[in-house]
Amino acid sequence: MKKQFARTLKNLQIRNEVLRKPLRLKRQRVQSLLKRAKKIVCGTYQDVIPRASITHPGMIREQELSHPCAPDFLPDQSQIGTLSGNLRGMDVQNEKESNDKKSSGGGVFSMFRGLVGGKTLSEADIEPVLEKLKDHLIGKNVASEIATKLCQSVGKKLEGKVVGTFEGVSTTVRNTLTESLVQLLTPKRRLDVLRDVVEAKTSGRPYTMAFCGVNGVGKSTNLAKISFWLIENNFRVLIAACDTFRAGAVEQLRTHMHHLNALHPPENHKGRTMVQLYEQGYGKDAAEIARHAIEFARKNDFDVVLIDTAGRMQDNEPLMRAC
Ligand SMILES: Nc1nc2c(ncn2[C@@H]2O[C@H](COP(=O)(O)OP(=O)(O)OP(=O)(O)O)[C@@H](O)[C@H]2O)c(=O)[nH]1
Ligand SMILES: [Mg+2]
Repeated sequence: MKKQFARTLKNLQIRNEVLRKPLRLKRQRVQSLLKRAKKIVCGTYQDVIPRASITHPGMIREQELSHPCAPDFLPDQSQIGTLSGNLRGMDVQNEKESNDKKSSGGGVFSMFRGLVGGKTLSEADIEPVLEKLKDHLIGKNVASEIATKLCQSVGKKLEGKVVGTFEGVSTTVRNTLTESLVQLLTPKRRLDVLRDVVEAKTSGRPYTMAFCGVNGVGKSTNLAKISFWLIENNFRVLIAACDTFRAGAVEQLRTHMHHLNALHPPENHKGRTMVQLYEQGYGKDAAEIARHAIEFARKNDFDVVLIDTAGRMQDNEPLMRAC
């Protein structure tokens, strides 16, 4: 009986030891975490950890409302003052070298392998190849009207051209396609946003720019980037939240506004808030909001109105017209 009791006691001691080990480990981990937390509160990590990660989310919201600059955003001073100036030129880079390298490969140009070198290209030679090119472009989501126009333009330029070798054909077609694309995408009038903004300002109206495109293509992000560039050039920007459809679209713009104001605080601009958001929530008529925003900008001395819109396909004419 005594022996049995002693054995049970020993077993119990061993089990306790095993049980105590992880407990001890857990305690050590908790202590180390507490130490780290203490350091964070004391400010040791404040420079490297964004403040949002150590602040209660509810507090951020409150502070946001009372201050135009988001407290969770630490502006990178090196970015400021680097973007003043003019738009870069629109010269098309000469990619002949890389084109020549690629011309022997597959892809869209492999369909021109069917054309025989060393002869003058006729309509009959080109037509089937252009049909294939058109199908390829449509398959890549190019609107069918654009694809047809592009192929027509390539066809016209190719007709009557004399090609030497087989490789020469694909290079010729590639160059012709590039030429046609550049022609199609080159604006009919000179594009100089800064000059246009100044012109609009002198005639007492804000310069307006709408961002349209397919969902997720980067409209709102690029709107924020262009806002930054305009502020760098000392223009006041009003962002019109006309994407009243996608959840979070307005909040996304509000965050951009906070960050932009943190980078360019009013004290650096004679007390003027450089960017503001004009919003009327969700589900409203976007065109109406844009109209009110422009009116608001005119009355409140904003130089530029940037209109964010909900994503839409470029070939959806009614939706494109709506924006
Ligand atoms: N790498 C990279 N990502 C980008 C760029 N522009 C936008 N994005 C990312 O693409 C995603 C969508 O960007 P948004 O600006 O919200 O696109 P949007 O066109 O406004 O989208 P919708 O409002 O939903 O139609 C985001 O995750 C962006 O961070 C860019 O120039 N480069
Ligand atoms: Mg957007």
